[in-house]
Amino acid sequence: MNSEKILIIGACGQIGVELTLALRQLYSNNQVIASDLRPEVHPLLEGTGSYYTIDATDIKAVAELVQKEKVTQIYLLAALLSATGEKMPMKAWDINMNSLLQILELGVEQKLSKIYWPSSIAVFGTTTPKNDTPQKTIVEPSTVYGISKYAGELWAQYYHRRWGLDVRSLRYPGLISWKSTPGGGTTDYAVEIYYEALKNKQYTSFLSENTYLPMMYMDDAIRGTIELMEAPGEQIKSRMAYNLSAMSFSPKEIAAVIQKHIPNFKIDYAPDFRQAIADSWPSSIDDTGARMDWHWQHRFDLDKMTEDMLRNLSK
Ligand code: VAH
Repeated sequence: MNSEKILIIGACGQIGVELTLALRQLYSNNQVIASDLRPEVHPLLEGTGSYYTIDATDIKAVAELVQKEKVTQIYLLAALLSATGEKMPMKAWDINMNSLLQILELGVEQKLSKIYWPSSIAVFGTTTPKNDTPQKTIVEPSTVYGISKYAGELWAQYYHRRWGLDVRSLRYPGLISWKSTPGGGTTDYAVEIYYEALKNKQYTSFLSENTYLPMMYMDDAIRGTIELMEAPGEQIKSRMAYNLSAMSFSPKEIAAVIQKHIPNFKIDYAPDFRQAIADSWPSSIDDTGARMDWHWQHRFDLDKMTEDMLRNLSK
């Protein structure tokens, strides 16, 4: 525990902020280095530990930092998400893939003890069974983001098989959080809706009312990530990313739960290009593997998440 030095790349992102804070709780502040492309530090990270401005695709800079700080683990969170990726396919491929490939190589060279890299339910496509999507099934992603995530899973498995590199990964559902906002995702409506409900008591959803998607509260996602990374290596049976699940809901359902707290909240629907992305994804996920191998268990359902989101955003 006390010899580990963790570098988080993409620490100012939706997952990065909360993962940095959680890891600084678990380890000590000076064992967890935050970094992001942006020079400004996210307000929540201010003063909680060291911070570097770094480009995840600049492997020379990453290698220098790893050597300088004697890094033993890397959490690589930098990525362009599904909606943004469709607007700039080549940039998304470059950022999502080249950062990972270079860091996998660096992991072997520098004998890193562990690497974490997030995957997504976006690896699944229209040919995948839509309900209770299994860990092993037809995987034909239709977005650049999904293609990059599945390719990354295959590369991570390759580096583990070929060089024993301990790379671990999760197929996150849509993540809902209040400490930091998402950017460029198709599931972002489920975060925006809380802000708009409090501010304007009205929200126009860019997904249609019955678009069911797998979703998870960030508290669960962060705890699951750390439980995966802290599990003994022999418990990790899948070196592709693990399916991870908590709940599924539609815009209509989340609006109804918000109305229990804000009775005059109104929702209407104006589906945009993100509807086709959402329609290509599963409605629900089977995460039996994670529950069997390293005892994953979600804690937040839609009601409990909504109560926590509205309470924290109202402060
Ligand atoms: C996105 N939030 O919308 C991400 C996530 C399953 C969705 O990968 O692109």
